Amino acid sequence: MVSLILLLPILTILSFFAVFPEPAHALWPQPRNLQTGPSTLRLSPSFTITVGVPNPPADLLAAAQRTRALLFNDKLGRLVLGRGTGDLKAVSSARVLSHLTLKLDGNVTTTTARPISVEAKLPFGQRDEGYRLIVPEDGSAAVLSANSTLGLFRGLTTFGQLWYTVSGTVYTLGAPVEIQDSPAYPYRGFMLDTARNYFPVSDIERTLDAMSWVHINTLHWHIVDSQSFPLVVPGFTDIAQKGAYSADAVYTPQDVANIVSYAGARGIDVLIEIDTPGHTSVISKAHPEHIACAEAKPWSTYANEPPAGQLRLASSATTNFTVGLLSAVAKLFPSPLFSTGGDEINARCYHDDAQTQNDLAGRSVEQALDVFTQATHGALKKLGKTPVVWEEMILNFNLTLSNDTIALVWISSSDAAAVASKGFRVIHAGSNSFYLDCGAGGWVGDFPAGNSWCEPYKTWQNAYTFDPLANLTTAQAPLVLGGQQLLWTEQSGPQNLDSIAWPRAAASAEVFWSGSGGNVSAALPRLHELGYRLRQRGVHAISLQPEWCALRPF
Ligand code: CP6
Repeated sequence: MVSLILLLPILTILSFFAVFPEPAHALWPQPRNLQTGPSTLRLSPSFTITVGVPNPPADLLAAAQRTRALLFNDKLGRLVLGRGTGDLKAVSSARVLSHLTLKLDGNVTTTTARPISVEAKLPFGQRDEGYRLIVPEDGSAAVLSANSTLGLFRGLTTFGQLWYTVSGTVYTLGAPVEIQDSPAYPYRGFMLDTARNYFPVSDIERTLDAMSWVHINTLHWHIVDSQSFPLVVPGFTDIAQKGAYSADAVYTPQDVANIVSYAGARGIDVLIEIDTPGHTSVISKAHPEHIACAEAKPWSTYANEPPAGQLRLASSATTNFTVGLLSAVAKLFPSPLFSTGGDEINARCYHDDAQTQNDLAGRSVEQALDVFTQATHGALKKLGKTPVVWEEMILNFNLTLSNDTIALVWISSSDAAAVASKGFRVIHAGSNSFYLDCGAGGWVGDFPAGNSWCEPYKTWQNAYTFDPLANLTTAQAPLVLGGQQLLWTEQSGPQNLDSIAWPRAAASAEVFWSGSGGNVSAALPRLHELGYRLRQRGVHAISLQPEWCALRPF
């Protein structure tokens, strides 16, 4: 008791003189468990990372090298909030850290570690993204350990955010650092639409880098849509030949392989979507026989945006064609998931299409959609894929879907409860929280006009305050796999990719890694730092504040 009474004033005095009263770290997403101490560590210019893993896979070795390079590249200096000139005085006495060791837990001495890219594609239940990171106060070797190389990769990206640079020297604040981390949700995505506007492979790769730095683990690639078909599909090359914006604006199988491999090495799975039966007008250029109402007028009667056109779902020839197309695409993508889309099906199109009326032979569109979907999903299942669909496939129709089907909920987040009550799993992709672009926000003639839909603008705060479990029972909660922000590109392109996505898309990354309930004001300084870091690393994230704010003494 006596000693406590003596200790308290001493601690108070100590903390008064502490040079860094601010939280020492600006990690994004926030680790689930983080403990820091009072010391400053300096990173040795000869700092090394040892991958202490048996037969280390090449992608892990490369990730360690990239991490090391970033530590000396970031040069955030004083731009980081709360890291004012006071920091400069303190660091001269800092101890030096010269080593980080990576270790796999458990008995792995006799096994060969799996590449990150393999572990990133395991089914959700088998994927292990957790890690532990210890950076001791005395500068003796830091240790990063995990059960998997995927977990080691997540830990490396966190380690890469612990550091900042003052006058050419790299420091971390708040050693000793102890982190025990693992995601709240297994699916944390980013959707990119490359059909409304084409994005070069290098833009996609830069986006994958940014995603990996905030632990996003899935690129949902909405690769084709009614306006263009940039994917060159073996056996179906005529579709891209006639349907891409130009011969250059395509993704060849080699481009796909490069993107899949680039993503995999960064712990990211590529979930490909071929939207069916709607959003397929462009296929009519090569295969007019398979598309209904491509020429019907006015387009606005037959689709939410031009050009109208949907697969003739009641035709067995079209069903076979679609099964062939989806199977060929599925073989290009090693993901355990495959999305067949299924959003915004226009009933009037099928009603007014004479051939579809003939093909229906008295059946309802719903019955034909059921046959069509069982054919496509059945073929994908044989290729080992779990189907992903937009929510309408579950909520608007009574279809026979396998119960492992995953629904993308976009119309209203409250639809998650309806999907879950039918026993299906949910990925949040809500238009009210997570849309980065204005989307098809008001078309006049053939041109996007007013933006009324995206007023108010979907701020990062809007995404950040999303509650994934709202309206769900405790029993339904495990059906929520996670969520994502989405970049539809009716009103965006490669010119503004970075600025429309970053740092905003990091908001959902934290919600689905750290769990919901984060405080916007507390998160803001960390998001500023992430923005500075992204820019330093070549991603043109926008400013969220005047630079003056970062220079402000605290
Ligand atoms: N394209 C596709 C779109 C949209 C959807 N699917 C969309 C709808 C409404 C808004 C934004 C985008 N452009 N294929 C809906 C999932 Cl506001």
